[in-house]
Amino acid sequence: MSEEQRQETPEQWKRRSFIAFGVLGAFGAVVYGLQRWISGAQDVSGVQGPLRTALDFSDGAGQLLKDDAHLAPEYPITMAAPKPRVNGKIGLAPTLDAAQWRLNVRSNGPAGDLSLTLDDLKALPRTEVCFDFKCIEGWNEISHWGGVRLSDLAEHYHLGTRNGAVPRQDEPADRYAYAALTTPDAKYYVGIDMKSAMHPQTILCYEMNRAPLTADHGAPLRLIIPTKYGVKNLKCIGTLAFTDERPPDYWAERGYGYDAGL
Ligand SMILES: Nc1nc2c(c(=O)[nH]1)N[C@H]1C(S)=C(S)[C@@H](COP(=O)(O)O)O[C@H]1N2
Ligand SMILES: [Mo]
Repeated sequence: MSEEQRQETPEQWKRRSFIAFGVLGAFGAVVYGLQRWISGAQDVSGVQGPLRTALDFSDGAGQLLKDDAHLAPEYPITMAAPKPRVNGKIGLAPTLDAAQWRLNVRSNGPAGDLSLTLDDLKALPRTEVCFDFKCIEGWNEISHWGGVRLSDLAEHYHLGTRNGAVPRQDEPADRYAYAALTTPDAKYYVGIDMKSAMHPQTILCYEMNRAPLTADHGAPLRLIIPTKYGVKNLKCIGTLAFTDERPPDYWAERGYGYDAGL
């Protein structure tokens, strides 16, 4: 083939550039349309509608794929951080007097409302868990906690069911759908699905590294829930309630997925 033969005629060139600009234009229109669509509707947390739909879809798919009964891996306590990182101080009450403090429980069942002291909680079986604590901000740390299983508390006081029966993992029908926890000032709050709340590694925690929990880490009592991200591990519990309505959740209201499961 000679050089001349390889060159395009002006007609061929015109045709080519016409197609190229057409494709570019169509592509631009699609991108513009998508951008308009995505930035259109926003949900309460300011997340754009279609992105929220995608997030909710992946949250739902995650819920279906994982079973909330799986155990989080545990580690020897020698691997636990001696001084675990402190993160998030919303609703903490550093000057709170542990002797005055009460865990206010709204059972919404025959047990009625309870006001429990730390000693009431310490009288129940003590459980320890040493696991890899994971924060959505991208850090993780092996840490060691002690307290009472939420399921042991529920069993002892007949909490978490509408009819006052002891909640059982294999019989979810009578159970309320959620546990709701808030700080004493209600500034930080989380909702936990009951299967995760009654999980054997979920504890109401009053000890870290076998010493009393410090104020930064949520004294006198915090939630430790190894099957969920740090956001759900509410520090400084003031109230605990059982309910069928999905409880408000601090970070879910700010655009994070509600489940925050691992
Ligand atoms: N009351 C309260 N609890 C909270 C938070 C908070 O801001 N306030 N932050 C959460 C987040 S995002 C994380 S990662 C963990 C951190 O727990 P730590 O400080 O014991 O490491 O606490 C959780 N519980
Ligand atoms: Mo976090």
